[in-house]
Amino acid sequence: MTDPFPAGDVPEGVSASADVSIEELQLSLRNHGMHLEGLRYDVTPAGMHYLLIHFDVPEGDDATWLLTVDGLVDTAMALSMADLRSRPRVTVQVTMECAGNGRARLTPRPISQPWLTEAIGTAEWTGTPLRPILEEAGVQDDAVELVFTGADRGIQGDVEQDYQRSLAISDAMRQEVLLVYEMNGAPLPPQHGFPLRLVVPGWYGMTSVKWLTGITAVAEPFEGFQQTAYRFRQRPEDEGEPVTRMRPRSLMIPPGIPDFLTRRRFVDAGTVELRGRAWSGTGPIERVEVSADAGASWADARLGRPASPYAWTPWTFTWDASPGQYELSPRATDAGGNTQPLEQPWNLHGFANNSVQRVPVEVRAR
Ligand SMILES: Nc1nc2c(c(=O)[nH]1)N[C@H]1C(S)=C(S)[C@@H](COP(=O)(O)O)O[C@H]1N2
Ligand SMILES: [Mo]
Repeated sequence: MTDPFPAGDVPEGVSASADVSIEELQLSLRNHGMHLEGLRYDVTPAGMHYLLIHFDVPEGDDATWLLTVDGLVDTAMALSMADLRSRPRVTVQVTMECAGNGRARLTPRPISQPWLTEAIGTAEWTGTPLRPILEEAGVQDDAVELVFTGADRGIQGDVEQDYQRSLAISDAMRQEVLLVYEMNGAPLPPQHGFPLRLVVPGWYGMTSVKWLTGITAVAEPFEGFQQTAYRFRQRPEDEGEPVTRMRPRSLMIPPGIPDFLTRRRFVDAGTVELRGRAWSGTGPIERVEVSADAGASWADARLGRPASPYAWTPWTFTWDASPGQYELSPRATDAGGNTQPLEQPWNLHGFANNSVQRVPVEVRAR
């Protein structure tokens, strides 16, 4: 990766040091990742699914919670959880990834939640489709977006705010967009949005607003903090393109056994079955390749079938491991022709960093 600030004059919010601070450690304890061995499960156990909570987990009461639908609609609505549960019920497996996944590997390093590659999970979400509710409310012709508001409040970038994100009407009307009240067959855990959240399959996680209290149809594109923050910028003053759908990524279960502190891997020589999962928000996964020589050469993995169009695709690869030092990488390509890069182009907040996973492995003679 070429350093975008060779003179060392990095902008505010970016660190020239690879070392994370106590503040970043504090964030990463509140917002844990998925253990990569959790890639063995189709559905990630709820406690293993990654978490990203910008502010505090708000208190939610199922009995009194109300979702309001207002703004440029013919009929404003206020829906209780009982109302929402009495509507058509849908369950779907969805793979969700934080847009900041991979951020901590960038140089210089954007200062925020310091993800390596583990900001991922697949849950079985149960809820009711959003579209019929919008149709009942009657979104007016002059509305361009819907703003989704969460019950959590805090300060980011000196701006006090409710957590809010918007979607274009056409994106919000897609049949797969759900108002969700269960995760893996149980009520949503508090940290995942209890009692109600939005789930927007295929998009990076920031779109799926948790602790959802309001949906407002508006006449102008929404420019709240969490909307304008998620753009690909090189410099703070850049306008940038919005961060939307997940780029392709593949991860493997690190093989063998780890060293406690460094998590370096030790594998016995012989035939090793490598396993992993791949996903993309820009088309089904068409190909996964594996390299054992730091990306110099690649061979195709065998693909399994995803449980839903929005869930990750399992893959396996038989590796004939002889003693020595290796760097293992899987690389995914989707039907849109998008492939993971070996070196990540840099952006200011470290979004959509889908460069290939690199797993150093020492193979020992048996
Ligand atoms: N209200 C609210 N919704 C939110 C967030 C938040 O902080 N507050 N974080 C977002 C981000 S950045 C991500 S990646 C996902 C994480 O969802 P999870 O914690 O259920 O994995 O929730 C999104 N929805
Ligand atoms: Mo995120």
